[in-house]
This record gives sequence, structure tokens and C-alpha cells, in this order.
Amino acid sequence: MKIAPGQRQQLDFLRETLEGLEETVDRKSRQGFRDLKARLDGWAARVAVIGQVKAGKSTFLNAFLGQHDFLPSDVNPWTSVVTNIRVNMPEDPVSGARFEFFSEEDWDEIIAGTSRIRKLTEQMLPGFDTELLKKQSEEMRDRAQRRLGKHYPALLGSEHSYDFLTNDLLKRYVCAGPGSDDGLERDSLGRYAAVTKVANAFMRLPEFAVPTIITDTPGVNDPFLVRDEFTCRSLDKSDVFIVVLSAHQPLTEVDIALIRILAKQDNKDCLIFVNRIDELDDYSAEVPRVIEDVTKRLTAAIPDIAFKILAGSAFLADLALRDDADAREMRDAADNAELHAFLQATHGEVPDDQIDRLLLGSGLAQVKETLSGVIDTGIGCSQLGQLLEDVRAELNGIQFVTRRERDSLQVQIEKVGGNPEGAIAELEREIAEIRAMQDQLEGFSETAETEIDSVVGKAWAALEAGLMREVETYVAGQRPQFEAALTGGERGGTLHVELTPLQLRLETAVKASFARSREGTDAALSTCIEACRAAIGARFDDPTGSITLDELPHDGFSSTLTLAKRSLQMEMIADRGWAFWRRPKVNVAKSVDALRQIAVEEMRPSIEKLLAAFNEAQVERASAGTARIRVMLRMLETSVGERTQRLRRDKTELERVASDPQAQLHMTQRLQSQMEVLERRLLNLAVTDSALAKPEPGTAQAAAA
Ligand SMILES: Nc1nc2c(ncn2[C@@H]2O[C@H](COP(=O)(O)OP(=O)(O)OP(=O)(O)O)[C@@H](O)[C@H]2O)c(=O)[nH]1
Ligand SMILES: [Mg+2]
Repeated sequence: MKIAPGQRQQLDFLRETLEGLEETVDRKSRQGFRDLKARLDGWAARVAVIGQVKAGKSTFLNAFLGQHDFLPSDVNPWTSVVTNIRVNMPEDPVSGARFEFFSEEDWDEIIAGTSRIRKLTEQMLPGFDTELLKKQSEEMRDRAQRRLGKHYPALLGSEHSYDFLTNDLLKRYVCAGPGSDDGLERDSLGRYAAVTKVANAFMRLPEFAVPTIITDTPGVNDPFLVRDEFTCRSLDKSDVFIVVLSAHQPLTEVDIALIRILAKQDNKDCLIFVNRIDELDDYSAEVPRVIEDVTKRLTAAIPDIAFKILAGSAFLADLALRDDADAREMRDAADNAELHAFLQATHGEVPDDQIDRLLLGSGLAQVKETLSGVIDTGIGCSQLGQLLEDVRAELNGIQFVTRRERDSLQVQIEKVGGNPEGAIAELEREIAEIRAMQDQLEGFSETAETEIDSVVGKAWAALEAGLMREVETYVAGQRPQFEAALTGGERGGTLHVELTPLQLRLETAVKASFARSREGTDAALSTCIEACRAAIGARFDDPTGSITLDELPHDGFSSTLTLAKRSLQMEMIADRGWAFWRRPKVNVAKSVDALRQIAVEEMRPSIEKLLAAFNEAQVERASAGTARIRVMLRMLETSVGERTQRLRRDKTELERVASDPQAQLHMTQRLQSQMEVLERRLLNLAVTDSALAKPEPGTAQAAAA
């Protein structure tokens, strides 16, 4: 089957349209369409595979790509580096890989981010998580230095590229595991894993109809917190998530928290794959029960989203791909009565061929079909829809300019035999008027930009204060817990403070802030557009009708970046007086105060990242909006500039021909042939415009129709 054929049609349609437009328009108008084509060439469906350690993510992806043993998947070593498999990206090499290494700044960020709270941690919280993070990142750097010796400094911040990629080569960069430090060949396993930030593998697979970037991630509860950090960052870039769960241990609290955050992000789709069903005892009976259980728990935890839940076994799919002798034996073992009963119960058939039975049982085809639908009707639609809007805006701008050109030619033809001086004076007056209008429009646009800058700046500052306030309030609210722990008879010891409710409150605060910022930005933008339209209205046919604020990026905002911590651990601070024989008492006020400091310090890096992401989103929306306004102004500028030039030329021409009937005739003929060129161009543009207005195959409208 083909994955995302609908979006293929849409991509082809857009590319053909852009190429056609590039040919139709004159040289100076081409750049706009070239830029849009570059955007189109960079587009990819982005799919991330996530899940707990050893759920079978890498095995699943290998089966998905139809390449047994491509991504390292075994008990040891484990995946420790985010790996992007870039399929059918037009600008990429057809095979090979590029590995990007950590830079000095990346290390500093990880280590310095924790040193600020080191003292606090040592004083009050032995064994606190962030200490572990720091320790791990230092260990990781040391290990890298030890293993790489004199090559280490040269590697930092650089990258390695290969024309061909083998499984062993990939292992060197993306695997970690016990034994990857010492006792192994220098060249082997995980040699570069500690310094690799991200791995990119390039391939062409005909099964994928559109460019797709598939990301394999380290398990989310990877013992390496540093890696968790990078996994979270890479997730923000994906549009579809495939959460791989293990059938015999489905849906932990961590899974639910993760799915909740992912599913709540705008325009993101979340597909659940319950893997390893072959390990269940009686899977024809167990699989429906597991699916029901997962569905029930997800519906309870996240009631407003209907999840796509599928079950299968990456292992069975992998077996079907292999052709070694071991595999043959394993296939025979897996192809048992249980599998047959399962196939009969779920699919109503047991295929004759063994490979077909294994593949059907693996559930892979269903995942492909579901993913294909998700790309075709979900992300693909919305992102390419946005691009289509921008193509139309550019096209309408050019139509407008061309029409003006034609009209002015028309006027010229009429005036060649008339009164040149009067005509010139009239045209000059018109130029002055247009210039005044342009100044006015510039003014509107500047006002809007200033206003937006202020909205964005204020939103950021208010959110920062708001989030810190939430943390403080939350901690203050923990006092009863401390007191309850006391009356419960506890003396000293450790208290665990759940952060999920705090996260929820932070999320609500961020959402509300974003909504306010968006409202302010949108209001400034639409006021500007309306003012511009009113100013243009009287003098021109409105060239800006196609410009709207539809489909701007980031209608809302939420981020995976709040994931970093799930609970805080707090040592109760004891009051030890001189009477050391008494049992120590917990000092509630001091403990709450200590918790407050810890929480503030601990949450700060996450909050800073959240703020940065928030800011990026609001700035992106604002920039996209102001870019549309600039397109609008550019439409006018181009036409006005050309017109002014032409009028000057005309003046000289008119003076020359006024007294020479032969020259008059020549000029009229020349102008008429220019007119014909423009008329033809306008006709072509109109045809493209109406094609763009129709719902194309693969779009949401077409799917609905
Ligand atoms: N029986 C069975 N084993 C599986 C299945 N999927 C994966 N495995 C095995 O589980 C082990 C771990 O699989 P991986 O693909 O490395 O798991 P992962 O999720 O990528 O693990 P990390 O990268 O460490 O997070 C391997 O030995 C696989 O062969 C399955 O469907 N059934
Ligand atoms: Mg893996």
C-alpha cells in the first residue's frame, strides 16, 4: 500500500501550479513563487515513535520500514540518541546518514542549568534528581572524552556524514549500554553515542507517497535524564505520535501522562500501538481485553479525545522480513494454533501462506493504513492548506499588478492621439495621490507592528510572573500536607509532592496567556488590514481581497516541555534543640520554605524553556500576520513603482509623437501588442486561480464532498 496518497496528489498539484506560475509571470515576479516552492520542498509529514524503554519501538520501526536490523534493537544495547529517518526528502541524499554532535554550548546548557541549584540540593535533598542529571551529564562527557581521546575536542559541534549506512555504523552513534565504555574495540558499539545529539538517516522508499520524517526516540524512562531532555525537545517538532505500549504491561501512569500532553497539543495526532501481543498467553481472548482496558483507561483519563488504538506484534512482522535459518525455525514456532485462532477471531480469515499469516497478525498493515489516513486528512491537510492560501495570496497580488498594467496601457492607447500635456498632468497628480496613500499604509503597518511588539512583550512578562506565582501558591498549598504528615505521627522522613496538579495549573495559565496574546495580536492585525483596505478602497480595485488572517500558525499553544519532573521529593527539616535525647520535631514553616525554594529552582529551567517556546509561538504567529500585511503593501508598491516609471516614459513618448501621425500609428501598434501579452497572461493566471479555488483531491473539503 501507499502511505498518504492523498497528500501526494496535493503536493503534485501545488508543485505543478507553482512551476506553471513561475513560467507564466515575468522575471521580477518569479522570486515569490520560488520561495513558496522551497517551502513545499521542505515539507514532510513528521511522525515520532515514542514509548517506554523496551516497548519495541525500534523493532516496530524496522518492520515499518521493511528493513530487518536497520535500527539497532536488542536487549542491550539500547537506543540512546534521537534518530530521524528522513524518507523521500527531495533535497536529501538518497542514502547514507549525518550525525550531529553536541557542542560546547549544549554541554554548558545541561551542566550550568543544574549547578545553580547544586548547593540547595546538597543542603536539603540528598539524592535529588537534578544532582543525578548533573552527575550523568558529567559522566557522559567524561566517558566521551575517555573513549574519544584526542578526537574529542574536534568532534564537538561538528558532524559526520556517510554515503552508505550499515547497522554497525548506526550502532556506533546511537546505542548505549553496559559494556559500551570499556573492554570493547574502540571502533565498535556506541563509540560516539555519548557525543551524538541527533542522528539523521536518509532513505528512499516507494511505499511512502510523501516526504516523511520518522523519529525513533530513546525510551521515555531512559535512565539517562539527559536523553529524556533531548527526546522532549525533539517531540515538539513532530505532528503525529505513535505511542508503542507493551501488551503485557499496558499503560503505566507515565504513559498516560505522556499521552495526555501529546494529545492535547494543537494539530497533533496520537496513535496507540499495543505491541508484543505474541507474548500474551491466549491472544485471541486477551487482545480484545487489553484493547478494552487501554480504551477504558484512556477515555477516563482523557475523555475529550477519541484515540486510534491498534494492537499487534513488531516481532511477527520482523520475522516475516528475515530469511536466515533461525528465523525459519522461529516462524514455525510463532505460527501456532494461537495465532490462527487470533486471526480467525479478529480478521475472519487465516491466510494460506505463512508469511501472510505472520504479517496479518503483526497488525502492521492496519498501522500503515491508519497513519496514511492521519497524514492525508490531518496534518497534511492543514499545513499544505496554509501553503495553498499563501500561493493564492501571491497569485492574486500578481493578478492585481498585471491588471493595473493592462488598464494603464489602455489609457495610454487612448491618449496617444489626444492631449498629451493634459494627460501627463493628470497622471502626475495621480502619482502624488498614490504616494500619499502609500505613506498612510506604511503608517498603519508600523502602528500594528509596534502594538504587536508591545502585546507580545507584555504577554511574556506577565506569563513569567504568573507561572512563578503559580509555583509559589502551589507550594503554600502543600502546608496542610506537611501538617497532616505530622499529625499522622511521622517525624522527619521524606515527603513526596506530586507535581501533576501544578503542571495542570501551569498549562492552564499558559493557555490563557496565549489566548490573550493571540487576541491582542489578531486585533492589531485586523485593525491594520481594515484601515489599509479603507485607504485603498476609493482609488483601486481592492487588490488585497485574498489577504486574510485565516490559517495563521498557532491558534493555541501547549508544549511538551513541562514534562521534565513528575514529583518532588522533600526531606522534612527537623528541629533539633540542645535536648538531643528528645525525638526531633519537624519544622513545618522551614520545610515549606525549603520546598518553595526547591520548587522554584527546580521548575525554573522548565519554566524558562516553556516561556521560550511560548514566545516562539506567539512571535511566529505575529510574524506570519505581519508578513501578510507586508505582502499586501508590496503588491501596491510594485504596481505603483512601475506605474510611476511608465508615466515618465510616456511623457517623453507623448511629446515626441504629438506632431507626427506616423509615429503615433507605430506607437499605438506597439502598445496594442503589449496589451495582448498581458491579456494572455491574465487569462492564464485566472485559470490557475480558479483551479486553486476548487477543493483538490486529498484536501479536507474534497474528503468531505
Ligand atoms: N516477543 C516480542 N518481542 C519483541 C516485540 N517487539 C520487540 N521485541 C523485542 O524486545 C526487545 C526490545 O526491542 P527494541 O525494539 O529494542 O525496543 P525499544 O523500545 O526500541 O527499546 P529502547 O530503544 O531501549 O527504548 C528486542 O529484543 C525485541 O526483539 C514483539 O512484538 N514481541
Ligand atoms: Mg530502541
